[in-house]
Amino acid sequence: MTIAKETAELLGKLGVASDVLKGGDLIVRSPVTGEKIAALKTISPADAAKAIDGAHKAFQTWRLVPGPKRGELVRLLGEELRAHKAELGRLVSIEVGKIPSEGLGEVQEMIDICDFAVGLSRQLYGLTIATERPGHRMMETWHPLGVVGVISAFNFPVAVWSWNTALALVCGDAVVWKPSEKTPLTALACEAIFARAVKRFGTDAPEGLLSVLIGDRAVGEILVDHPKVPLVSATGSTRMGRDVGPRLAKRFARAVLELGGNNAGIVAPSADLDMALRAIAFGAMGTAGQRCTTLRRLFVHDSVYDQLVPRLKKAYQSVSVGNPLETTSLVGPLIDKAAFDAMQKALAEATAHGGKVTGGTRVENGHPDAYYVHPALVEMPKQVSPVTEETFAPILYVMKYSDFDAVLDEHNAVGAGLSSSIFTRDLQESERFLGVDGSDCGIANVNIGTSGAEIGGAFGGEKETGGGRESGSDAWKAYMRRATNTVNYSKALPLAQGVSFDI
Ligand code: UN1
Repeated sequence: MTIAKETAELLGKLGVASDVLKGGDLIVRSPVTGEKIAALKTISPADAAKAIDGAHKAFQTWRLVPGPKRGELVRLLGEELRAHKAELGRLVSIEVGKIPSEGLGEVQEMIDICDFAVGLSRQLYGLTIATERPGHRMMETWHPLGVVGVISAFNFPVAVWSWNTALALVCGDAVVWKPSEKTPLTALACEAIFARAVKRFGTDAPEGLLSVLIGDRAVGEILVDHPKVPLVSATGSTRMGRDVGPRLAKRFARAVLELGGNNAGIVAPSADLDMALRAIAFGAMGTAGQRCTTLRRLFVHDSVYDQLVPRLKKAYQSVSVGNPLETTSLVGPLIDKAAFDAMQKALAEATAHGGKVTGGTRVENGHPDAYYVHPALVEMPKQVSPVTEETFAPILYVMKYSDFDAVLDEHNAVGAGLSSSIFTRDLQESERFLGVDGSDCGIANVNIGTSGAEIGGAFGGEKETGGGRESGSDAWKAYMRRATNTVNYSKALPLAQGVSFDI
């Protein structure tokens, strides 16, 4: 069966009509073979604006539904995802090229955030705060915010949507989603899965609670500029964030930005090298280096460099690269030619700066439009460009260090600040790394890699990563508005700060 045919079948099982896949001008390709799998119609600017207005209407009703009841819809969404995990996971593999366990893992991440959000739907609480005025009560209340715009990237085409959507729904918001143009089919699948949950939930869910806008950058701009969208959660490149952030700021809308990462690991003298090796391999080569959290820079202490790096190189030389739908390879394709070209450019620049490259070459598989590569390990004499930039491909730059303070400085000396890790059994080093003058990233780990975070923690990073937090912990607060309420139940009117104003 061709991939196009399998895609149509999978989408059909999920409830997406096959005629949607034809006749449009947005050509969707599977990176697995490079073949065309759909030609979708894109939404017009006028229809996109209409969808946002519709979402605003839906919000006005949805916000009145009690939180725990809203949680019930997300519980049903989680059930539907459980029931369709195999199909959706496979579709992620087709559209993004992820190996099966990662395609399924992405859907599991969606199920997990639904479970989290269901619990949260009964815990959207504020504080009661001591007041200086007698006979008064001061408290804060969290109210639904409005329409949440979600702009997602190709590499986690559905999980990141679900982080935002599960929280937004229990928080009483409606969602308008602009998926990546590279991965619109998994978005249509999610839309259909969500529609099933809505149907089971019944009439208390207004129409327009979720809209999917298939289109290009211009459609994204409509979402970013629309006055009825008080929050946009955008995942993508730092370049995209530099455009989206100021546009939102201009109209005082909120931004949750999850942008580039240039994640590093440190292997200290006391590290368990077997453990480090496995973690580094998954962090750097997994998902073909196309996670925001991918390990891109590695600092190895000179006392263990010669024990670790040759083993690492061996792992790079032997890792299986190939078709994720037909083989048990650990590394699938890059998303497209542009990703391959960017990788080659970075490797050429690294070589010019004295880097010694292992791997990095193309793996031919009989499909000229599919881009498979051997992951690249590059031993660098020091941290210069291109090490300081994120290249969204499997390149791991390896550097030696000898001094712990100096390596912490090097670690933090890049624009991005998403994820980081240290491999050490030395308590002082590990605490320093996690402490105030340690890693400056939003995620800092000890003895695990940079990628593969669980949904229970807040996900996001500092500096050029954009500062947003999604997923667990108290990330939900971005999806609600906070009101401070003071109630006077006394018979007097004392003013705060001792002010008197007697008329
Ligand atoms: C992303 O790459 O945008 O921590 C998200 C991880 C995954 C999420 C990655 N749970 O690697």
